[in-house]
Amino acid sequence: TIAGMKTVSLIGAPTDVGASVRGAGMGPDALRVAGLFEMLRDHRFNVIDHGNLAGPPTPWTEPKGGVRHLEEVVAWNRAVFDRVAAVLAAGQTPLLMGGDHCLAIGSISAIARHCRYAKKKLRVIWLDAHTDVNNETISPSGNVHGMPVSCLLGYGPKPLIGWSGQPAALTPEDIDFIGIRSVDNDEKQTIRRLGLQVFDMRHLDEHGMRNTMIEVLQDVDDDTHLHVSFDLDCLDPADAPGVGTGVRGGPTYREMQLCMEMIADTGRLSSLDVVEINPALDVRNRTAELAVEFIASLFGASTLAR
Ligand code: 6HN
Ligand code: MN
Ligand code: MN
Ligand code: MN
Repeated sequence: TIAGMKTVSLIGAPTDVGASVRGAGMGPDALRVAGLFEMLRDHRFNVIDHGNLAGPPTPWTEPKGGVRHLEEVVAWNRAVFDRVAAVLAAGQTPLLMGGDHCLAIGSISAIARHCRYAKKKLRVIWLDAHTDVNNETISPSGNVHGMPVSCLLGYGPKPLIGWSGQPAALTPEDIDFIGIRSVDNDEKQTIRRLGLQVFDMRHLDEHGMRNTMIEVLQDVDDDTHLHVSFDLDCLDPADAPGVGTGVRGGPTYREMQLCMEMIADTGRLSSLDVVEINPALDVRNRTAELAVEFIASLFGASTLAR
């Protein structure tokens, strides 16, 4: 290890408990095989791979009370919460390797609690084709990977809210969504009611990634803890086929690189979720390899950086 260097802690959460398509549980190993550890080390970070967390198998039962697998979702998120909290307490940068997107509940709840104690301003960038702002009363699927944002805003199933020590881990102003192109009907009302900042594909088409990111990053300052929740289905399925809920019409490879580089330029990236990679649907690990390229850019590896 290099003294004074940022330490990135890889945390594997091998589960598809929040989804209804099987396979996202193989995401952590796909990222390892794609060379995530070595890439970060080559960019001169200290890297620790904590291995995979343990949790219950996915039961594949029907939703009860509008939620599928609630008990198991709670167990996995508890494991994620505890490990992310420990990594932050050790002064390290947590990189959660999912797993499906329900795991952002545990991850971001731990980060929000840390930020309150550390007196940091938390800002979350949600890179996704979906807004994930369903809850048990409006979700068309009952899948918790479509509900993490609601849970973090304090509107989800009871056992999944309040983990940060506050009624809500986030307020609507704390989160910006980029790449959105699939929103369920009742989610639209929630977005309007809460005034969520959704930079959808139409916005990217009209304003471009550069102007969009300038807007998203305008209030990031020295006291900001910037968290990125990166759902690989944000990308176009033509580039990233290994996802369970792909939607065509995503940002191009270059647009996404610019997004990552502009986040890196703030110097405030302090934690990261990489979720929804489904190796069972992928083509020769292409999606995990793409993820590693984008993570490199997020951590500051632009073309001319030394
Ligand atoms: N994801 N809106 C759909 C649902 O079932 O709630 C899809 C959610 C996808 C969630 O990709 O993280
Ligand atoms: Mn998602
Ligand atoms: Mn998604
Ligand atoms: Mn904003």
